[in-house]
Amino acid sequence: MFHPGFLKKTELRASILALFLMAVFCIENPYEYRKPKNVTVVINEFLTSNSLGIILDDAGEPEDFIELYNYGSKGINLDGLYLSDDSTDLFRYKLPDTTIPVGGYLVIWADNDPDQGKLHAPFKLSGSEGEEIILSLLNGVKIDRIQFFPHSGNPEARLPDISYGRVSDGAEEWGRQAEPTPGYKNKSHQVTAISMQE
Ligand SMILES: [Ca+2]
Ligand SMILES: [Ca+2]
Repeated sequence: MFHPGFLKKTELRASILALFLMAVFCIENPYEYRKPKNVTVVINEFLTSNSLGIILDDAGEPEDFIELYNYGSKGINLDGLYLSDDSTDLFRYKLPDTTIPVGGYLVIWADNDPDQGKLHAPFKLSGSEGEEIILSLLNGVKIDRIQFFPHSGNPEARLPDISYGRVSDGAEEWGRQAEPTPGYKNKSHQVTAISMQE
């Protein structure tokens, strides 16, 4: 016997299933979003507003820096990787054709002084406004991204002359660092008890 109601229900279920599958494949495109497992480099630490000059670049200038870290078990060549502070322009700075050894670092000066050498990016980090740092591949796949807030108001804000970094090298968790460590092991922030003098 013909049951138009039953057919409609079946069609409806089939349509819902088709829409669901389409949505899954559109949102989770494995080729567009999959992070390559062999690109074992992360943004590990950065400093904005280097106002006291406790860290100087190779031109003797107090500058912002971005530290990269290789957490993998093989050296990683950076050719084809880019850094940017602008999600609408991922390719502002092409990393040099150099290799970070296992457990090694590379410090990029975010000083907008590209004429000072290959390790000088053509942008600065704005601690007063807050922004983001993005590490990506030439095809636009984002390898790592850290967003930071303006100096004032927010408890997670960056402070002048205090770097922000992964609590230990390559770890997921970030925090203010006890001191800037460009090119060497991060020192996570430790709260020091203040003894009250009578
Ligand atoms: Ca400089
Ligand atoms: Ca460091």
